[in-house]
Amino acid sequence: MKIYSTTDIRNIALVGGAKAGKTLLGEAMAFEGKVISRMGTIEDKNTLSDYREIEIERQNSVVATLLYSEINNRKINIVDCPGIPDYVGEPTGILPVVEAAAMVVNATSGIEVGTEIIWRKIQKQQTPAIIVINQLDHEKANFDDTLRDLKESFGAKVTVVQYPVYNGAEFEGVVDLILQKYLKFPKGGGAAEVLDIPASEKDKASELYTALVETSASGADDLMEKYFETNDLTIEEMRRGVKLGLRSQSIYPVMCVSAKQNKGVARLLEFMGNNVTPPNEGAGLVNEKGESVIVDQSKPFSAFVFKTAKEQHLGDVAFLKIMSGTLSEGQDIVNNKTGNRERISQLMVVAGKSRVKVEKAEAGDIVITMKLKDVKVGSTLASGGNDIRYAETVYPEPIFSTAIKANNSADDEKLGTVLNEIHASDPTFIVEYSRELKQIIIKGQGEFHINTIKWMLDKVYKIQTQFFAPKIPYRETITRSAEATYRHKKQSGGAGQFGEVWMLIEPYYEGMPNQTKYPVRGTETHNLSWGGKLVFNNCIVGGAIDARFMPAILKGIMEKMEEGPLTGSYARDIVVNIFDGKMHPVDSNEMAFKLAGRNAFREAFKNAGPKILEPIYTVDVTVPADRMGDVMTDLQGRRAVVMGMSSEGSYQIISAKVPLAEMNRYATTLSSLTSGRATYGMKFSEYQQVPADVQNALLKAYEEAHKEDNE
Ligand SMILES: Nc1nc2c(ncn2[C@@H]2O[C@H](COP(=O)(O)OP(=O)(O)OP(=O)(O)O)[C@@H](O)[C@H]2O)c(=O)[nH]1
Ligand SMILES: [Mg+2]
Repeated sequence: MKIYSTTDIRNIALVGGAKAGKTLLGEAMAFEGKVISRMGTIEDKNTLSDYREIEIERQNSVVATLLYSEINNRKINIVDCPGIPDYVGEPTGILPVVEAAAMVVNATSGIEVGTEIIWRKIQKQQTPAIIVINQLDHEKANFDDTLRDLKESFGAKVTVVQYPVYNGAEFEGVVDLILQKYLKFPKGGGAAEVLDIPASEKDKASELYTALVETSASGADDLMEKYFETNDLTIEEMRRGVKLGLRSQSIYPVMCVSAKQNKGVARLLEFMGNNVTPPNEGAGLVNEKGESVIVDQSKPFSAFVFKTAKEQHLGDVAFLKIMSGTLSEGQDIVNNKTGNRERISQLMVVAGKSRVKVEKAEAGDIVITMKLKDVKVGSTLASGGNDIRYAETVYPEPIFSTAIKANNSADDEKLGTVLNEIHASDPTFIVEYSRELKQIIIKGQGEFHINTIKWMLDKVYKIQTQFFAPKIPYRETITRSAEATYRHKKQSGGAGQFGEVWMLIEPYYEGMPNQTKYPVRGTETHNLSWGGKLVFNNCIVGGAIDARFMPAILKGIMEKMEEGPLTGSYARDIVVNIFDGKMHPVDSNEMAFKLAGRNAFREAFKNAGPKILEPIYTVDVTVPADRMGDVMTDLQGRRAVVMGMSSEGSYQIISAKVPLAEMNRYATTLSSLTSGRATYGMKFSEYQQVPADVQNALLKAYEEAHKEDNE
């Protein structure tokens, strides 16, 4: 395998809506670069990219796959990303390490949900983008409609570089405005014939050429000046304008292909090789200090781990983008995240399931290595003494969660290990064990994402599992003050037990003065691990209770706070004043005071206007303007309080506070309300009292559940 220098490498992500044909296009690109001698197909389940069991069964991509091709002695690294919106974590991790995205659009269906979602990501990441209209061979393909759709949604920077020409129903060729040629595809494949633009196409070609010249002028200041003066550019100037405009995102060139018939793919590769920015001139990455770092061959070695995977026969694989210097087999490196020193055992370039060993790779290249310990997505590897650390990619917050349990409790431990393993290679999949709820909660990008995980547990790891609605972490508190006394007394046979506690409890709020009708002699403030506070005041006068029993009383109260009197949820934000009590010279001990403290607290709590609190989340929904009404109505049905609205292009962003209890399966509902065109994020905001009807329902449910327990 040849070693490519930085300037001969191009890194491109294939992104777009589901089933646009990205995987097949990647296959055709690898074929054109002679990486494979025969193209696989989706239906024959033998593509380079969709080789995982789940991808073969479902016939769609689930994981981003690295491929490569070659054109004119340049290596084109291609990352084929899945298009299903629930797998958005994959392109999210890839876009930062490529210098361009090829957004593949299906000419039979135009802009789809996935197209819009990925386009917004491309804009946010400021990745240069080429638009590739695919499936032009299809009987339902419509280039003009698709183009109009693209311009309407993504603006005037969308500019035709090629348009298709048909011979009857056959996709026969493309007029290429950069080459000023007609590329005619022979029946049955093979290199395109390069012909002059036919007379019948002259008018259309010239009209589109004028538009191309105009947009390409915005690629550089001198071109813009010349264009203003003369209203024209030379063909060389136009080409320079396209190249620079692609880089600065002032032009989104439109290219035409049929991946299936391998038409236009060789020219697309050539266009990419000529126009996509080499890594050393791209945006690079940002380091942990927020400074941008450009790919640089002359600096000591460093690389960013943008993906990890567990692969059959290879074990733990790390995907590296080499950011500086050279990486060679046998080289010693440091993982700057952990400080671990390791040796690179093997380096490989990959085209999906096919892998080739390489001795070394240069800055800008993308390679894999195996068997490194504790290397995670986001780690920086570097040569000793080079302490650079690249900032980790920010992945979208999870929006769908469920509790999961192994059907067979013997699988519990294995399930935990496997879920963590899946998280390691998919940062958008989150696993948490909630001690409070006594549930394993898994979170992801939607119900489909979570069902994919279930599929893997069933089929790959052979663990049968079930999903449950996650419990809601309610809290309990009080709304007014109340007093209670409790005497714990036991005299049966030998040593007795005696303790009596008088207490006043009050609602705690931030900044309140610490004084009550009983003078406070000693105070302790506890920040509760589940949020909120307990202030414990000793107001005992005249030694009614020995100071040595105070910790036991506090312990009893804490026990009750951990299992609140109303529904067994954690209690919070309470001031407890112990103002009197009684001791027995012989029978008083810590146990007796703990029980007295606990029971006095329970009694007082019940009389202090107890309330259940529920977690409230801030939910931001990004919704196409025409679906606002439906989404609003649905939110209102979820007890949402709308905090504000703003707009972003043709989208509205609704910001609302919504109780977590109302958000179960929201991802699924939102998707069906908007045909998948809306997205949302949610973040914990605060605890608030539940309305009276909800409180009554919760109390009733708790009673019912306990009745069953007692039966
Ligand atoms: N007619 C025609 N069909 C195509 C073309 N490209 C892809 N297809 C078909 O479209 C379907 C989807 O192709 P894929 O390559 O799996 O699409 P994808 O974009 O990778 O899909 P995801 O990975 O699910 O996002 C398959 O049935 C392909 O055979 C094309 O150029 N013409
Ligand atoms: Mg695919």
